[in-house]
Amino acid sequence: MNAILAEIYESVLNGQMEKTIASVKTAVDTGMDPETILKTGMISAISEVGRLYEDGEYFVPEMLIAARAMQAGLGLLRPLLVKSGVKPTGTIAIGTVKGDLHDIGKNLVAMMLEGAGFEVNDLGTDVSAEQFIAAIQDGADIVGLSALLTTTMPAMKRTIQAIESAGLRGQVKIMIGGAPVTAEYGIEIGADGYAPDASQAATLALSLMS
Ligand code: B1M
Repeated sequence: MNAILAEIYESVLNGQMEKTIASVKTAVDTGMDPETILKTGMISAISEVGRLYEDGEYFVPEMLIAARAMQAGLGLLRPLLVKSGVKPTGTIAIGTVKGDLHDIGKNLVAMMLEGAGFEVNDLGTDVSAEQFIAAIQDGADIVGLSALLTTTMPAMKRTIQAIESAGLRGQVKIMIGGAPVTAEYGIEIGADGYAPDASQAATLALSLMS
């Protein structure tokens, strides 16, 4: 790993927000590919944070400040990941399901969808089935459900069931994703598609529109 990527990695790992901002800025200014900054510098660091948490070396506060540093770095990458002036491809309402507060991955997916020309209605985290239903009634072509906890995956199923009960299932495509989620789970709960990462989420959304 080169020096600046190592600096980004370390600063996310240690939850140093200002240092993350400065080092991401340096990397961007030197013309480094934003995807390399994201994957090698930041995503690998936040994954290591998860491993340290599992091993009992990090606790929730450390996870929280690492996430804050990562979000700050992502803010700088955003204009590079989101192309402007693309003709709208469709509207997507995206959110992290009820009970789940993780939003880094969902935000990344939202950015890639914007880059693919979607109008994105970001509903945030801890989103209820009723909020997703309201977004469909507002004209969303696709609903995107994100979950990072095994305990909140069932909220995906409940959301799809609620959309069906509201009589809206026929007018919307539903895609799902998040670290514990699988393609098989998507089939089981009646989603139209699953994507393992943000760039494949954009490809999936485009194919759901066609
Ligand atoms: Co939490 N957390 N966390 N956490 N956290 C995990 C998920 C965990 C795996 C850590 C661990 O034990 N190793 C574990 C879950 C275990 C499980 O369920 N099996 C866990 C836990 C246990 C918890 C708490 C319960 C801890 C506690 O309080 N005791 C608690 C729950 C709070 C709640 O939600 N109710 C909690 C809290 C938090 C923080 C708030 C401190 C913070 C989140 C801050 C934030 O998001 N603003 C946090 C963090 C940072 C993590 C880890 C370390 C990192 C998550 C992340 O941002 N990854 C995580 C460990 C890990 O993932 N290795 C962990 C980077 C991100 C780019 O990847 O989100 O997977 P990801 O998104 C990817 C893909 O999954 C996909 O594309 C994204 C980009 O490529 N994707 C989609 C995501 N959504 C998609 C939607 C799509 C398509 C693709 O279509 C719609």
